[in-house]
Amino acid sequence: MKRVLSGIQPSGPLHLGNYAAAIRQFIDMQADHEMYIFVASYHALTTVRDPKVLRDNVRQVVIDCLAFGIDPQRTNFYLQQDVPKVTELAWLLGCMCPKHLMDKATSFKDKLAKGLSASIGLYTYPILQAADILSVDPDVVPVGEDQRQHVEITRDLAEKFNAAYGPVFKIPDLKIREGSGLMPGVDGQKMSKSYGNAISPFLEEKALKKVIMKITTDSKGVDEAKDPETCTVFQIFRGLAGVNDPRTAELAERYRKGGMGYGVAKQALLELILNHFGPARKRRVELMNDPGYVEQVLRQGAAAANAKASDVTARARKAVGL
Ligand code: AQP
Repeated sequence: MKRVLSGIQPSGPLHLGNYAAAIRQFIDMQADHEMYIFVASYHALTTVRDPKVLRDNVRQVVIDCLAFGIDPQRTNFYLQQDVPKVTELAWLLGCMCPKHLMDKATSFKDKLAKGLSASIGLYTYPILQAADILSVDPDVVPVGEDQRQHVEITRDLAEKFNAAYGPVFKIPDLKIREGSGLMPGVDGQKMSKSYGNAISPFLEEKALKKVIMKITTDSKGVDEAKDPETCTVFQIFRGLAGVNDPRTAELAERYRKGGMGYGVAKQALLELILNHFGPARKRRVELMNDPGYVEQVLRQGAAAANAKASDVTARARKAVGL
């Protein structure tokens, strides 16, 4: 059985982009893969400075993931902070990492452009991410398009390490869900937890409607024909429903024909979200009321991840001469 690893940052409530590109892949893969999914709490320190906010975000992301359908019977689900060996592994990998590999990371540049502070943690975050990945010897790393470069950096670093010290790390494959590009947020930029443009499917219905109605569109009138490909509402709808879903084709047709205002398309998106996430929204309320269960899930996941990380780190330490 192939082993899978991926992570999610607790930098804010999970959104439709996280779900459509990443979490849905994890749920599909649970049936026939050995799964390791973690909440990247060390990574979130690069953007979250308030301890209470960090704790709340971690708790919320854990509950959201379980509500979406990450099944602890099939997935080792854990917090990064409960597997401290990854920080040791990050140091060993960092000592092999040429500076130019970090200089070319586009996510760092994007975050600076958005006004985040250029901390060393943010700059070297792909090294810690490489350690997270390599710590469980996975075969496959499923991620969204924006994480492609980071997984490539992981492969690169592991290859450099192996070339210097022998075959310590397994080189994992990258997996991007077919047809899932980057999902735009309400302002048309990449939907992101920390950019204030995200749509969380767990918002109260009224608040959800308010966010959806804020999605930016052009000013075409009801009767005019519209291009779905350039419309953020349509792109979000397609990202969630799926490229080959008949509802996507039907909505595209209504755009092209004219006679449908953007308000109607937004209402269709609201209904799609409420339908798709109905069971998850119910499950989330149950999970919020069962902290004991959530803690036990995380403990069990961390035990499995620690066992793997200890083996891999011992291999790496021995190889470098420690
Ligand atoms: N807009 C998006 N479209 C498609 N996939 C996305 N992902 C994130 N945003 C989009 C994918 O979701 C997974 C979890 O992401 P992450 O939490 O590890 O970090 P991220 O990519 O940095 O996500 P955000 O929401 O943009 O968070 P912040 O604001 O903290 O940077 C990943 O597989 C990612 O590809």
